[in-house]
Amino acid sequence: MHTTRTLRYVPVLMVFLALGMISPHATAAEHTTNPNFIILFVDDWGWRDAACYGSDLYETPNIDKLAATGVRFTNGYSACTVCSPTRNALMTGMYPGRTNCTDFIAGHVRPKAKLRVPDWNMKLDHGHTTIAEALKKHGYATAHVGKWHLMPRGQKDMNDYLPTRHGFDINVGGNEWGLPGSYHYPYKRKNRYARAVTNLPPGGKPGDYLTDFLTDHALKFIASNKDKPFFLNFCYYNVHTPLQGRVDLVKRYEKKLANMPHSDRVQRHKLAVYAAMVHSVDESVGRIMKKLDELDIADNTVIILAGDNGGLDRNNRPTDNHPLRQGKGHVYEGGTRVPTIIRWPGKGATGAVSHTPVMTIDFYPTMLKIAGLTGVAAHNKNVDGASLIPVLRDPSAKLDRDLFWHYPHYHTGGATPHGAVRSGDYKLIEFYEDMRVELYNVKQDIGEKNDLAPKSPNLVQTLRDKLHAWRKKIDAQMPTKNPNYVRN
Ligand SMILES: [Ca+2]
Repeated sequence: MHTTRTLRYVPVLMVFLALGMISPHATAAEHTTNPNFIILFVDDWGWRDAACYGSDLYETPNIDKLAATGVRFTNGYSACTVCSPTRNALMTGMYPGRTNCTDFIAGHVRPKAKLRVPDWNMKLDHGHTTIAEALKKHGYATAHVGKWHLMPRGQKDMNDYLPTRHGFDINVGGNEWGLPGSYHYPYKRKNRYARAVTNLPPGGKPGDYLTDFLTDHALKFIASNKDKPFFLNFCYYNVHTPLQGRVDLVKRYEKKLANMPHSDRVQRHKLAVYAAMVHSVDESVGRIMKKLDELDIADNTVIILAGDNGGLDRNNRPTDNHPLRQGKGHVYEGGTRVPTIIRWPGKGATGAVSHTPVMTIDFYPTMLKIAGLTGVAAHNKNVDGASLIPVLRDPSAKLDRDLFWHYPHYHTGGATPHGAVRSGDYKLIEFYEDMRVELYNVKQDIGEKNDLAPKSPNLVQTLRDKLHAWRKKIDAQMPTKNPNYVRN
């Protein structure tokens, strides 16, 4: 495919070169020809849940190595505080408020709450051109491995929304569920179908761990497509509940914790089983990087590693997002700030740290731009993300835009319907039950302890206007007054 396409354009290119209309170096500097793409998407991965992000327990030598050879973002954000909307944003490059996939599928109902949640979209629509479809159109081999969680549950047509109906040639383990029945073979709860990891290839034996099995198949896909451009979308079930680690790794961390010196120092991360789950992701990342080296394709493979929402942090369990406030399901930084690392070999910066805010929606346009591909214009006009190429080249580069969130739902963790905007160093949160706001300078006050709203009426107004204008622009659905509201 690569050879055919290149040859087809050679005569045209030569005419332009002869006429002096383009420099032979101009296009080469802009993009890499047919690079492979690997997205490594970790479920519920807290902002501090890697050694290079400051964990005081979890060991992540391979993720740290990826960061040392790429750009590590300190202000990387998920498009939502929960799973499905962020995954939809990953596939479309659009805000969840635009696709109306605004809660985890299938969400939950609060019939007596103050606000009535709008009807929302419990799937990834076929009207969009997913990043897999866009790349496939240009000859890429595509695979989805792991959690999908972008399809309706229990409906007759649910299989019409599998990864294989959204641009992926193969699907390994993707289905309607947001978590596995078990991480241990055979990956389901005893005597129950619920949450079984369906769509897995045959194989496996007692003692096998899900992440290792998925990685085996990711490596197979990479190896069998080493001679043509490929896109691997590897969405780990880790480190989402149920809390189950590989036995040897759990023991390893139990021992490590037992041997830690007792001191006045606060131990933030202290759950061996969770540490083991993070460690399994790291091992998988290591195996993938090793395979790319072995096949001699690492230099032509872009890797994007990120989380889908903040770490689950309920009274510091199973992880602790300190110094961020709260965790998964909440609008505060603990719910949306996630590890984000991008390695663009030979073009992007290496071993660099960027403080520029970036979001899940940016990966779609970044990948297209890196590959020098146009994608589908009808879809692209509604893509909300920005190409991160300027930041990958110069990690201090700023992007001239604001970032937004919209969650017209209640969450089991206690969050009420809300929206938010990050503009420069500031973040304004609007709570839809009474439209009150909070304002934080998240650069100076990363823990969001000091609400600046009461003393900053002008800035509040400016940011509120921006948030409202954005909601209008994307036609975000707002919750309405609930006639069945019962005050607690
Ligand atoms: Ca998640």
